[in-house]
Amino acid sequence: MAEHGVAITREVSEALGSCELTHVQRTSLNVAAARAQHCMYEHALTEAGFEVVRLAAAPDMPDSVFVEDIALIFPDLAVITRPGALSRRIEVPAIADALRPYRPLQYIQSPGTMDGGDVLTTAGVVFVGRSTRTNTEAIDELSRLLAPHNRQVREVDVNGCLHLKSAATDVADGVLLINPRFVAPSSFREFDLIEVDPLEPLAANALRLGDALVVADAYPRTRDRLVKAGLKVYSLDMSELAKAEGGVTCCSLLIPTA
Ligand code: CIR
Repeated sequence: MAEHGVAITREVSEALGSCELTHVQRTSLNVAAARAQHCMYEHALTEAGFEVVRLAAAPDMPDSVFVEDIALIFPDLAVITRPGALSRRIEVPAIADALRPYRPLQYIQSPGTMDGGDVLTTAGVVFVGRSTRTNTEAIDELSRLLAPHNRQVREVDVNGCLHLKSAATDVADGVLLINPRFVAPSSFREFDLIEVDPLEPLAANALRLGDALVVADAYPRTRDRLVKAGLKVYSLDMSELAKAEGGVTCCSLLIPTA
């Protein structure tokens, strides 16, 4: 195991162009370019001290690269989701198999639906976005699963974007990057908040890797705000994956070394 742990990733499917889309217009998508960007993303994970374990995809899994949606990793268990999009449930078995060596598994059950992109885990609270993908039944079930592990689940409404983590991510201890038009800042009273630049509504998705952040290079104004806040920030070209409504958090499942 590398210094900081294992990062599960999954190949970009040749069918990426047929992915699910909710708030993004379908435009022509170059799978080779998406794969090249994904390789650079994996390289950033390796540089940050993670051992990358890349799973294979298949032509019937257009969204397979977005592994974050299929599981939630906690120190003492992993929760396998029941993705909100029917087309994505086929992605579940291989992710469960990949995680089984590292954590005991629990499952979100029907009628619950949940995408991992809706789950923002902070030191104190697990925030879960109620969205087109994640319903109240799944949020209640997650509360039950996490209660024995002393983790409090708090539901928040998400509007105008796909997932909670399109609207808010943690960028440092006690600090969130948010778009207040997608999620109410009052949900996060105990945090310091950095707002995205209003010209960059989709910039709130940042991946925390140790003491550094990875962001998409499409949002330079928001990046400046993060740098001014004293954070170490690396930018990646994620433009082809963004056409599939994906961001930087959704392409990995991080299993930190204990
Ligand atoms: C979907 O709609 O499910 C994919 N096209 C994009 C998923 C992105 N996942 C994420 O941000 N956690």
